[in-house]
Amino acid sequence: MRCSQTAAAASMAVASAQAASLASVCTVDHVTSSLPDNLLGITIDTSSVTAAPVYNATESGAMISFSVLDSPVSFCNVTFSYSHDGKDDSVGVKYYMPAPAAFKNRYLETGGAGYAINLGVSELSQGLLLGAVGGTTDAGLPDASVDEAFPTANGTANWDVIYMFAYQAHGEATTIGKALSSNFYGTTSKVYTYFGGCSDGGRQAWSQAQRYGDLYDGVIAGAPAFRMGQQQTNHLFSNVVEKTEGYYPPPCELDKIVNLTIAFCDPLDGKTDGVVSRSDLCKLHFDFNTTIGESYYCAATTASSLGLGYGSKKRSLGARDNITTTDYPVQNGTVSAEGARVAKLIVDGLFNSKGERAYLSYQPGGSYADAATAYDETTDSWTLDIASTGGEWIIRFLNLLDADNLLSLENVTYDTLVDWMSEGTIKYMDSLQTTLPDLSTFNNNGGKILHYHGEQDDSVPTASSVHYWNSVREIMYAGQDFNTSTQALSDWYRLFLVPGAAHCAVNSLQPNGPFPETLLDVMIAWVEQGTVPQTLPSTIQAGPNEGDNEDLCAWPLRPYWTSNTSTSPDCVYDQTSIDSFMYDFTAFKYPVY
Ligand SMILES: *[C@@H]1O[C@H](CO)[C@@H](O)[C@H](O)[C@H]1NC(C)=O
Ligand SMILES: *[C@@H]1O[C@H](CO)[C@@H](O)[C@H](O)[C@H]1NC(C)=O
Ligand SMILES: *[C@@H]1O[C@H](CO)[C@@H](O)[C@H](O)[C@H]1NC(C)=O
Ligand SMILES: *[C@@H]1O[C@H](CO)[C@@H](O)[C@H](O)[C@H]1NC(C)=O
Ligand SMILES: *[C@@H]1O[C@H](CO)[C@@H](O)[C@H](O)[C@H]1NC(C)=O
Ligand SMILES: *[C@@H]1O[C@H](CO)[C@@H](O)[C@H](O)[C@H]1NC(C)=O
Ligand SMILES: *[C@@H]1O[C@H](CO)[C@@H](O)[C@H](O)[C@H]1NC(C)=O
Ligand SMILES: *[C@@H]1O[C@H](CO)[C@@H](O)[C@H](O)[C@H]1NC(C)=O
Ligand SMILES: *[C@@H]1O[C@H](CO)[C@@H](O)[C@H](O)[C@H]1NC(C)=O
Ligand SMILES: *[C@@H]1O[C@H](CO)[C@@H](O)[C@H](O)[C@H]1NC(C)=O
Ligand SMILES: [Ca+2]
Repeated sequence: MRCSQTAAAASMAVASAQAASLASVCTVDHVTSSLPDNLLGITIDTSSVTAAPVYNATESGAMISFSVLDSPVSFCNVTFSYSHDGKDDSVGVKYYMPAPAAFKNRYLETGGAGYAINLGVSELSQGLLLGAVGGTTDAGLPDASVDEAFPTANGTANWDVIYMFAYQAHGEATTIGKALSSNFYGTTSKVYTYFGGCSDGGRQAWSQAQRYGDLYDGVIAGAPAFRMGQQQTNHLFSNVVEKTEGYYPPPCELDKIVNLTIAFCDPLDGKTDGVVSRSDLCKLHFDFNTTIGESYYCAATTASSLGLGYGSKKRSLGARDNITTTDYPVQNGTVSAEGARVAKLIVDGLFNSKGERAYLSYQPGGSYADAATAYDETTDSWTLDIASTGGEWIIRFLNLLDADNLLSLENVTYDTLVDWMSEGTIKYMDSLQTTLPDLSTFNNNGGKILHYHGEQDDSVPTASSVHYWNSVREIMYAGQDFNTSTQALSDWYRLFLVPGAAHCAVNSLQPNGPFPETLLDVMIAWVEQGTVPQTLPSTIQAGPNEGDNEDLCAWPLRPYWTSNTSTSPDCVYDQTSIDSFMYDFTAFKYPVY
């Protein structure tokens, strides 16, 4: 890590000087007497309160503030539970509270990923070095996961669980945690309130801006898995392409196509560094047919070694975190016309049988995680492997069966996917869809949003974020032209695409790419000092420029290097590139924000 030894030593000295005061306030009595007791519909179980000081803890995971990986942290570890009046439920919340002298009137709520409402405890530390209390919730769910609790029984939906997961649990944890912070530290000054999360945590972030606009000052939303009706069903699109084409590519063939795509598209951004910083130019100029006939070879291996975006410094949030390790045989061949066609169709996205567009897809250069096939030893051939991220959505959340994946895609066509998208959208329109584009309350309260998304995300398509940004722009600034409304929106909501990055992580196939490591610092400076992030600082992860800062361009400006000696690109306006990220979903008659 690049944090200097002296800075780390200094921060340890500060932590040790404050140890006594941390111990003196970190008691069950002080926490219990600091609990809010006036929350309508919520009763805190005071007998459940635990509080104990933790010193010099080291963290191995980071999402929005990587400096926490460099310095040990000390905090008061607080947990308790509450119930909703009139219900027999119990919701657990956790707060990491810095020593009084380290508290800077900040509160940070953090989200989960996949179907989990939190990421375990490490995210709670993200704001400690910046003087923020960290908070999160289990939403009353076993293992903090909505798919562990829904449906109640086959065929019976328990909607409370969905609403808690969708937005309510974080809203409550923040409401409680903010009041607790004021009382615990005895402050009447404003407690600046933040939310940070990526993947479903990014969706959870947006749920808070949409639903609790007066609660938060700053929301950091990474690669949000919102528009769930479309997003989760879309995980099955690659499989349906394979099934429709009758071709199940060996993983090595698709990996080779990805590598050839990266090699062709890397220089289009003006800098040959192994990083596709302009996936839009890649989309406009790469011809998949050029891969036909190129030879590929992969040694016998296990499925878990597929080129997913596993970051070295972070936990992975990849689409197939928990892929079963299966032995693969040696794969030695040449890219086929069928393989090139499958790859191209996946990148083109979903259309119904009338040719109307239903959804968008991954940018070229990203991995084809959803398209992974299985090897059938009995037939010595590659076969369908249903992406469980999509299959679970259909069987559990649409069909209301307690199961983890569809057993078959028999009779499933592109039109079936479109129907499933509609069914999911309508069923979860006011909960998981999370695309309400009217952010007036948040905006009127002065809230700021940092929205980021890896440009080579293989789990949540990058263009999904662009589509929502555009919906907010059109709804909030109806009737204004593109540039005027973009300018107005950028005063409080900025979207940054991260060159080459995978899903909430650096990309192992484009290791020299940048990743934002100071999102929380940037957000605090915007909210509390009014420092508008015209660009987003990010750190180059490997290669000759490792450790250097690269300033990321704010959408709709796009990066382009005119000099191979500059680390940061120029940020250019390119209408054709912007247009390549914009879609109308004419397959649906209702608006898809
Ligand atoms: C925390 O670390 C500092 C610096 O190494 C040390 O002085 C202090 O004793 C440690 N505190 C505890 C409680 O271990
Ligand atoms: C925080 O407290 C909870 C409840 O006592 C405990 O389970 C957890 O291990 C503690 N965390 C740390 C880091 O000490
Ligand atoms: C793709 O490139 C990576 C290096 O970035 C390499 O490890 C891998 O073997 C390549 N895959 C194929 C199929 O050639
Ligand atoms: C790619 O090749 C297929 C035939 O294999 C052809 O139908 C298609 O038009 C080609 N695409 C381009 C962009 O040349
Ligand atoms: C995920 O992998 C871990 C480690 O192998 C295992 O303990 C866990 O049961 C797996 N979870 C699922 C849902 O397969
Ligand atoms: C791959 O197959 C080709 C053609 O059969 C053969 O010439 C080559 O040696 C094989 N490569 C490896 C590494 O097995
Ligand atoms: C619920 O449905 C799933 C999927 O069909 C099945 O595996 C499971 O056994 C059913 N559970 C009960 C209790 O019937
Ligand atoms: C698929 O369609 C055929 C013909 O309509 C029907 O007989 C079969 O039961 C269907 N299979 C499933 C799993 O729905
Ligand atoms: C919008 O602004 C960009 C510069 O940011 C400029 O290049 C473009 O011409 C403007 N478009 C219109 C329609 O004024
Ligand atoms: C930068 O570009 C110049 C001129 O094209 C070339 O000679 C030089 O090798 C390049 N430097 C690097 C580091 O790529
Ligand atoms: Ca490049």
